[in-house]
Amino acid sequence: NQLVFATNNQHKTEEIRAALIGQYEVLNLEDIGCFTDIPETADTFEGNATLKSTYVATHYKLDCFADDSGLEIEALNNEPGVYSARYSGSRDSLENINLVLKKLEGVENRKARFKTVISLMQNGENHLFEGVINGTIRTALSGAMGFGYDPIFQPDGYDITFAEMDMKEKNSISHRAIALKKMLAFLTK
Ligand code: ITT
Repeated sequence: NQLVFATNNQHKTEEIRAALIGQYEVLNLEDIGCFTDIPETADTFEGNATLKSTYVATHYKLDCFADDSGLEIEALNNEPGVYSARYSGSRDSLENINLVLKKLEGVENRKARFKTVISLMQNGENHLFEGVINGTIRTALSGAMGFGYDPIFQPDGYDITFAEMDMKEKNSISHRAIALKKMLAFLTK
C-alpha cells in the first residue's frame, strides 16, 4: 500500500512515516521526482493544502495528500498561522522562534494552538481533515527534537515542549497525528 505525500518538509515526512509504519509506504515529492516549490498562495490552511495536493494530482496523475499546518497564537491575532514557515521572512526556525518570543515579550496570554489541515485528492475529489492541539508558548526554548516551533510549544496537560518529546510521544497527541487519524479512518471505511 502506497500513499503519496505532497511535501518537501523532511520532518513532516518522518512523522507521517512513523505514524503509518506497517500500514502504508509513504512517498514524498522527492520520491516521485517532483522538485518544484509548489506555490502556496492561499490564505487558509485548507486552501494551501488543496493547492499542494491538486498540483500533484494534476501534473503526476496520482492520488495524494498534502498537509498545511502552522501555529496560531491568540495574543498575536492567530499569527503566524499560514505564514508559519516564513514568519521572519526566512525559513530558519530559530529566526522564526525568536520573532515570536520577541512579539510575546511581556505578554501574559501565552495561549496558542497548532493546526494541520490535510487535503486528500482521491479520484478527483478533495477530502479535508483537520487536527488541532492547544497549548502555551514558553518564554524560552527547550528541547532539541522535532522541528519548527516545537521548542517553544507546550501542549496542555504536559510540562514539556514538543521538542522534548520523541516522535512517538509527539505522534500520540499532535495536530498532524489527529488529522492523519481522520484520513486513515476515511481510507479504511
Ligand atoms: P510543505 O509545504 O512542503 O509540506 P512546509 O514546511 O512549507 O512544507 P507548511 O507550509 O505547512 O510546510 O508550513 C508549516 C510550518 O509551520 C513549518 O515550516 C513549521 O515552521 C510550522 N509547523 C508545522 N507543523 C509543526 C510541528 O509539528 N511542529 C513545529 N512546527 C510546525
